[in-house]
Amino acid sequence: MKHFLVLILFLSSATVFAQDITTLDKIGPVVSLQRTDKGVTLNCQDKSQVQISILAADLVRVRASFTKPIPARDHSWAIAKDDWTTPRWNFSETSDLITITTGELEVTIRRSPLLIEFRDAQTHQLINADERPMSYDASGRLANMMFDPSAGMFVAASKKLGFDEHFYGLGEKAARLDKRRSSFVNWNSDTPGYTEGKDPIYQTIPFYIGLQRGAAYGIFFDNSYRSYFDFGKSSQQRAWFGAEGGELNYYFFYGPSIKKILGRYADLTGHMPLPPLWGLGNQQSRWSYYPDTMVAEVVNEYRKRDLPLDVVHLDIDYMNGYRVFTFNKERFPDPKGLTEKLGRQGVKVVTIVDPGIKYPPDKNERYHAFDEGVEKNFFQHRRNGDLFVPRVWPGESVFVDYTITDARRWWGDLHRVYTDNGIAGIWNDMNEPSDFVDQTGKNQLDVVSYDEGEKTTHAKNRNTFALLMSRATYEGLERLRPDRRPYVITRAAYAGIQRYATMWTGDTNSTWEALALNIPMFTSLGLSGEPFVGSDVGGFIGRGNGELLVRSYQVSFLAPFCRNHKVIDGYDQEPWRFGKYYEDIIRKYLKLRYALLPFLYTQLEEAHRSGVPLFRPLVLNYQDDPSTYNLDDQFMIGNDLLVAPILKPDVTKRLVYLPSGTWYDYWTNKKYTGGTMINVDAPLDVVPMFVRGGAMIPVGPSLNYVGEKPFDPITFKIYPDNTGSAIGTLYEDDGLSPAYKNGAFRRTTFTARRGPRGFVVSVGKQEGSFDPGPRKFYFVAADERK
Ligand code: MIG
Repeated sequence: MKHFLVLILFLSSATVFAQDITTLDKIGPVVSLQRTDKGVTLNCQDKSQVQISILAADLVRVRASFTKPIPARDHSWAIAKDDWTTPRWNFSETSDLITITTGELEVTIRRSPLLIEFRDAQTHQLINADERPMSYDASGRLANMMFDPSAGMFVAASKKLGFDEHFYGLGEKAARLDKRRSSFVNWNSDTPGYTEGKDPIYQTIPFYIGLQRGAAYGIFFDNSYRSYFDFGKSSQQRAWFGAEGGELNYYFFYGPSIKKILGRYADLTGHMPLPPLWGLGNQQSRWSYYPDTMVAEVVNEYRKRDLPLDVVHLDIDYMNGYRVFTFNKERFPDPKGLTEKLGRQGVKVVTIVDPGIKYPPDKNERYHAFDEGVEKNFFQHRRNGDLFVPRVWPGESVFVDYTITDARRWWGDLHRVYTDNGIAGIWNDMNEPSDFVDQTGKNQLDVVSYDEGEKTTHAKNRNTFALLMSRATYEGLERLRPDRRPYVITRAAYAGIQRYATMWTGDTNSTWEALALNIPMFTSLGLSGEPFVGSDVGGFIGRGNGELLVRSYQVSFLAPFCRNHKVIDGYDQEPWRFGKYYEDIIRKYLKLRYALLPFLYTQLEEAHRSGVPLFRPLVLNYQDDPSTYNLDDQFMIGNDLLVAPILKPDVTKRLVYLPSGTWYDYWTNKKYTGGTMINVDAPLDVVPMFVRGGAMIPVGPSLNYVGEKPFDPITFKIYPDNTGSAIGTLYEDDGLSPAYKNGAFRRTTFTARRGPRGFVVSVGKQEGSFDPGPRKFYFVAADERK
């Protein structure tokens, strides 16, 4: 009996990733084609159709429909832009080949078998090539492995794997930076205490970047079904991706620079709007601070101890019996009074909002969120018409069908109770959506969503649930407070999430292994269009110690989202909990974060505008340097700051790779020539940090919270390159309103040149209509002799 059980377990875990795509049916050869405004439509022998559309010189869409024509409906929740102006392109054909060229890309389609290749239009260098024709599972060979047989066919594309090809992106994965020789599944999942290798976890971003010989391309497989990516794990011949349903629909981006790909990806799926500047401030949370007097105590402690703080979070216990859009009357009798009181101390309050609405509410109780949702028919149903009743924190609950436009609007408007009480931002948790009945989604398979009239099932809608919930929240806050930038934090996501929410990496462990994962995870998210990332500082589950907490701050003090958070039964973890020795070091890093806010905000705005994240892997800045290709225990902020944290206990020294160029130790100004590994000291109070020669870093005054006083004076630290010059940028705006979208910002460029009598600094062009008022600029040269 025992043996029998073991065998079953073994088989089922082995099937998790046993899709052998070589058994799939291949799309038929091309028999005819139509030219369209944007490209070509290919008609295949097996009645399949393939549409190749040119959106930009470096962006081509491939859309295939197997054994039937391309469907008329063409919709994706991820896409932000579909009005591309087709660039000039050329078409040519021979009996074997069809060729489409833009100024940057050459797409060659072999007719039989149907194989697509992408080349650099200038050099004709091969960038990416089909390893086999696009495939589908007509006979249901993979059906027994499919999650939901009603989802449709398994579809897949397979690319030749380069001998030295590296893979990046794929959003939030508990994995290393370079995804080569690994495989992944996307199926948004509540995975508390995940460790490296756990897959899937919370988010689905089916976008990756391939890099070979310094040239990068990107592929966005816009398919929200359970999807698979295999970068040379099951076979060293191929990198393939596929999904358990939906269309084989992907976008091909050509760089060759990774930065350019990220810009295009942001154009396609949306640029991150700027969050309020206080969103970059330090944040404190735990599950849960209550009653209100404890919240006030935490804030008082921060102020008393001279630790900067901008935000405190209220976790699920602020509610009345976990009913979203309510406050517990005993614990929080006067939420408005609380937010006003904390507001006078410069601290904002963010509340958690989960998707589960309590069902049924208690007898004779009127619970408006439930009553209205039922009346308007906004809740999810099973195919047989029954309300879908998952179990989450309130017990039996219902979920909103966020694919309904009016339901999103209604959900957004429900947030009035928060904005009226002075709540500054919303934290969306549990939106995989998590269901205590069954975390795999099996209990939800027959849940039907409206989906613009198409009435699709969970197999398609699970991975986009959080995207639409965050969208409803964001748009609600926009309507409720039109003069304020919304601030929304999400756990789960699909591609496009950056338009609505910032993220954190969920329920991590308070371990050194989990801390080490911060860097590959933050940087991979940045390479997947999500620049605003962070992780529970100190780790969420389990008991850490002062050393781990300090080292954790030495990573997160430069992460966009910097929040200490702890599980309900975890040992207290606020900065002072392990004694003065550790607290003093944490204070130093929090103060440094606030001093660097002018720099961080400038970098954040660049991420908004260009799609290039601020928290970067070195490969993003040095893609021609193979030494960076799998370097994921150091990171950069923008182009200029390089940080190499200590990620192990009892370690006070480490090797640091400095790419070629001039570098300065941030603490001592000691000068290094890069292109090599150096060995540096890192006692507990020091995180090795280097500034790129050629940079000017704007540093502001010491602050207890954002807005306490203006960024005045701003001191530019000049780090000359080997020609004696440096360039710096400063971005300023009101930090709060959406006016920056209409040009109300000021971007100033500064240059410095070493002259015979010191540095000559010039203020370059100023962009934007915002008037920051008078402020002093100081310029200080890094003195390499010190
Ligand atoms: O089932 O709201 O990731 O940050 O403290 C756990 C309670 C639900 C999970 C979140 C965590 C939060 C916790 N939540």
